[in-house]
Amino acid sequence: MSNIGSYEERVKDFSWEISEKELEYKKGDVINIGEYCTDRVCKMGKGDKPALIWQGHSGEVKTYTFDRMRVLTDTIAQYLKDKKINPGAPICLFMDKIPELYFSFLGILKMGGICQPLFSAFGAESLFTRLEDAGTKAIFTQKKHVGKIRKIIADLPHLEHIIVVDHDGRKPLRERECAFSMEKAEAVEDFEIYPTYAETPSVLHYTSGTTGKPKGALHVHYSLISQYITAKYVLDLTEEDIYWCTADPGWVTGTSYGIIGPWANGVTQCVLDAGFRAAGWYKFIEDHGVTAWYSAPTAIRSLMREGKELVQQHNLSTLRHLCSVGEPLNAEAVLWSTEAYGLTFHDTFWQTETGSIMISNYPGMKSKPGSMGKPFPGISAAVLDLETYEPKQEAGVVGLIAIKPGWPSMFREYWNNEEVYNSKFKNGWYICGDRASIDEDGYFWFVGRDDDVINTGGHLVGPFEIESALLEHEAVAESAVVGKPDPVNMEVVKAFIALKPGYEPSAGLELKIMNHIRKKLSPLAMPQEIEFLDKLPKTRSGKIMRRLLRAKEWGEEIGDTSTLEDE
Ligand code: 6R9
Repeated sequence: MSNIGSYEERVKDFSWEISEKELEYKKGDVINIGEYCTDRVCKMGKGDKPALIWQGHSGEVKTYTFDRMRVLTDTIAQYLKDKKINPGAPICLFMDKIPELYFSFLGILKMGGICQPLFSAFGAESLFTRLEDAGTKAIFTQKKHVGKIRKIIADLPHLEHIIVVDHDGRKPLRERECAFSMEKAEAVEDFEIYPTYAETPSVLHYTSGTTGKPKGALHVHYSLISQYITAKYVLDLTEEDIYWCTADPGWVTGTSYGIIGPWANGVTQCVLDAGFRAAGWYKFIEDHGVTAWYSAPTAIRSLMREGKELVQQHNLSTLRHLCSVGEPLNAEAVLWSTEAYGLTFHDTFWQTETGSIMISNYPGMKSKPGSMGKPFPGISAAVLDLETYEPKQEAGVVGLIAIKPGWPSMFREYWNNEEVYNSKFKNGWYICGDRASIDEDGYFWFVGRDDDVINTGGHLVGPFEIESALLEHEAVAESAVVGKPDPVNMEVVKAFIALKPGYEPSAGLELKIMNHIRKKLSPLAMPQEIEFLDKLPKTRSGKIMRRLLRAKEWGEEIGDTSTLEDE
């Protein structure tokens, strides 16, 4: 018997009014990601199989079976329901990679909430922007991060519940805060899962753009179909695998392939809640017998730096399939991994908006080092002419990467931002915002982004957010932020700043400004370098010429500067 019963039966004891919008979702069958990843797997007889092998930064290990995960996610779902948090409410996850993060994700989906995962490294301002935009109703957090929420809570009237998962009773809780321990709470065995439909919203992932606030890409429960199938056929996950996705669930890779894809397939996965250390990573693979590994080029480049000798000091013989995502995977990294591990990293290309892998080197096809591979079967991808948005027919010509809408995990909207959502579709195609070419065999070759968004270590950082935060510093008159080449992170943030009268450039001031950004936004957004200029280059209409500053950093042709102010 499924835990999802008839719609009418299930909704009767929720306190909310059924909105017209919800009736729109009520098409087709009930499908719930939380149920699919837990109860369904148990019903298939895999309740005793480990679902999560978790390791903390001090080396402690906890293992949870699928059945234990089913109970814990039910317990969390019941807790939210008892708090009278309605289905359809955005609920944020603001935690390190602790087991509570993974189980709250599924618990929220089981009670019909919309899950909004955010990096716990975010500072108060980055957090505020995203909670305010989403109108978030509740937030799961740890006591170490509660201070950041306290700073902004006065301006977030809709944030009703701050759920602290590790409160030890030592310091008093404040208004709207509550303590909840999933392990100590009375276990709930048979939560009646909310009957979400294919089109019911599930996950809200914030992603950065060139201008304006970060945009919330909204996904639906139907995304499961794409995530399930690509986890199976691109990541090549099977019954026997021990899988490790190194991504944090604040990033879409950490949810689509760090939660949904593997668990929907009933696969055991490992999580390491510790910072990057090459030796620590190898030991983790060795200790847990990792077989399938999904990581990012920045990590691979960091591992390359540590050399092959370190690899030889560990027994990595369990590894059998490696994939990469987030940035271009250089041919050099592919060749190095072949020599170091005897295995090739398979590149995969996709986005927060696409929800699942679109273009990749999947098993069974010949991979070409340096290429992103081919569209996943069922996905129709092309490169379009920059002006006409017509697919390029000739091989080797650069155009915009575009995908024909209609795959299950496509985002359904940018939260409260229909205009920007609509602007992403041209001539019947979804435009990714990247450029590539296609060779005569149909392989895609990545060229670069089509906008000013900075990709630092696989994380997209919008220049606008950093520039705005820089302007809040007392010494800053004007600022422009661009990506600068970096051997490990591909790009890092570089800021150009014109100071206010009375301030002089100095190393001390540079450091103060860097720290201002690190605290306000996040370590990723912190400029690694600041260059002080008397004034910033601008167009005649007063727009800062980021393109020009960027070109200088990359040693590229500056191009057309006819609109420059001083010309
Ligand atoms: C999953 C994810 C999406 C942007 C994307 C592109 C870059 C991702 C890539 C890649 C070259 C790859 N990107 N995979 N660039 N080769 N294999 O990364 O989502 O954070 O939304 O970033 O990342 O620029 O448009 P998201």
